[in-house]
Amino acid sequence: MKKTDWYKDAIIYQIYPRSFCDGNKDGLGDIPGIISKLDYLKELGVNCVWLSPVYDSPQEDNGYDISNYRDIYKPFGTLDDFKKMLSEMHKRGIRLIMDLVVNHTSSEHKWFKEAIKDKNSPYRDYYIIKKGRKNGAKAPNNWSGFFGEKAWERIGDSEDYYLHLFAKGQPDLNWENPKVREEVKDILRYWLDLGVDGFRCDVITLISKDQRFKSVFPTIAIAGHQYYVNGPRLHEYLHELYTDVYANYDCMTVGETVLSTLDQAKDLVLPERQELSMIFNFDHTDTDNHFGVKYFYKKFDVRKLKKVVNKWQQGLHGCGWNSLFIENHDQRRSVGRFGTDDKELREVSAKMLGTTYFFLQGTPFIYQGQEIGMTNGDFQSINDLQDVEAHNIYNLSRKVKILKPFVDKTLFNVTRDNARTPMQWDNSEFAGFSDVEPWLKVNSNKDAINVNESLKNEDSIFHYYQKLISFRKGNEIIKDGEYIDLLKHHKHIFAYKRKLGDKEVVVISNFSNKPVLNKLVNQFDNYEIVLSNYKTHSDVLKPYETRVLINY
Ligand code: ISL
Repeated sequence: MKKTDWYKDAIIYQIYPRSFCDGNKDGLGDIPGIISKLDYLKELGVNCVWLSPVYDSPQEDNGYDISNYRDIYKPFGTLDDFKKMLSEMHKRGIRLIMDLVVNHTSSEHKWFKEAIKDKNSPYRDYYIIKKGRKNGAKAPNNWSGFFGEKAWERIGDSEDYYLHLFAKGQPDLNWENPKVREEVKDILRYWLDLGVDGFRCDVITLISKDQRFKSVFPTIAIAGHQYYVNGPRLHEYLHELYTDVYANYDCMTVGETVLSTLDQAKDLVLPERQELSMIFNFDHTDTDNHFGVKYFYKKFDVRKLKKVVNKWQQGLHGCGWNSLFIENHDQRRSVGRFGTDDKELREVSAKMLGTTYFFLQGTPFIYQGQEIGMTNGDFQSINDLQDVEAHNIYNLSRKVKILKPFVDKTLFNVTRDNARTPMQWDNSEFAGFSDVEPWLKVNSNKDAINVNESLKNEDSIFHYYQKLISFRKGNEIIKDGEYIDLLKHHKHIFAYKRKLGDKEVVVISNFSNKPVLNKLVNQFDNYEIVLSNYKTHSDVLKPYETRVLINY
């Protein structure tokens, strides 16, 4: 087996299974639904799919809480359906990467059930279980989790607590225990032997905890993270997975590097360290909030975005591989975000954003619906939301009054459910996603924004994405060229050059809803415009105009 860098030429489409396509018409997306849409993905031009979790799960966090790593959640289909999907993907030249969620399991996993039932069970040490302070009256320390809750849950009325950095139903695994690591390796081999092409590794930077389990002061959002983000044995664990498993397959891994700095991330992807193939970092999605907390909204400024992009593009160039994304299942929709407009100027906005990130160095990811410019959900009440995070934060803000104004103001705009509304295939009652009421409200703009319309209209965002993909495929300048920021300080224009030898690709994007004049535009008069979201061009950049130019 020869290991290759195929992932550097991949264009990855993320499928969130419960919202993509409902094959058996029960209101929930499923694997047969995905199979029925593979020709659509082929037409778009992507050559890899990242599938959010389809494993058996009580679905407290929509599958990011796994109760059986070797089987499929029944309402999504069977293992045979999965095998069929994989083979149909491969037939079409589309690879598949699975979501690997091994920082935690579900509390319904048999390991956890055994662990809490019996203090002497060998599974007790699969989890992080500690005696509480004051004979169990207080949690072992003051850490809090990602979903607005304390990170420890008491086990019955015993003195012991288990750690859960996410929901209560997501107990953290104890990676210090070699048996846990062997279990993870077996799971990896199981799916790789079935033919999957790699893994998107959920919150992988959290797996190693500082064993002192110290409290932190003062406690701010996600208290304690300094003791488990990029923890002491993270690199050792990842290298172990690499040598024992990944080295034997032509597979790739992309690590979700929550809260990692550039230097920390570099160590994860430096090829000679043999840890991960690429990283997924979030600095750019934090450009419109304070302290990395999305509820503390901050007005977007493209200068901040340029700074972050420049830092990661230059920082990783020649060191390790990056991923490129503007949406995923945890983020609100990109159109209407990053200073753009999701109403009258939605189409030009979506094309401009797509262009700006697509030609950076790294592997582009497209989140389902992004390619037709789907917008945030139209939620009116907390009862419209399904996400455990939204409900936890909402409940917390009813108890901690200081949070209430922030949450009330931002919840509907930032909730993860914005990205999870059913995929809009056509203008029928449930948008062609299902024939019955789906698990989450369909966006009322489905008559105007749907796949059918996009396929009919040759100027649609979908057809524009096809062009982005085909221009990128096989283009060595975009793959390997250096990144040069052309206008660091301009408050509306994001312009950069990718350069390899004397060949250049230049991208100029106007992040403003107003026309903008700048002499930079004339500097490239002798370059050819190969892609743009407007048909005519002058010295003035039109609202949200984008241009891609080449000199070869
Ligand atoms: O969604 C977030 C904030 O709203 C992030 O902080 C998110 O929790 C973080 O990026 C980790 O996400 C991943 O692991 C979670 C799961 O809920 C997410 O869907 C997943 O992408 C726990 O498994």
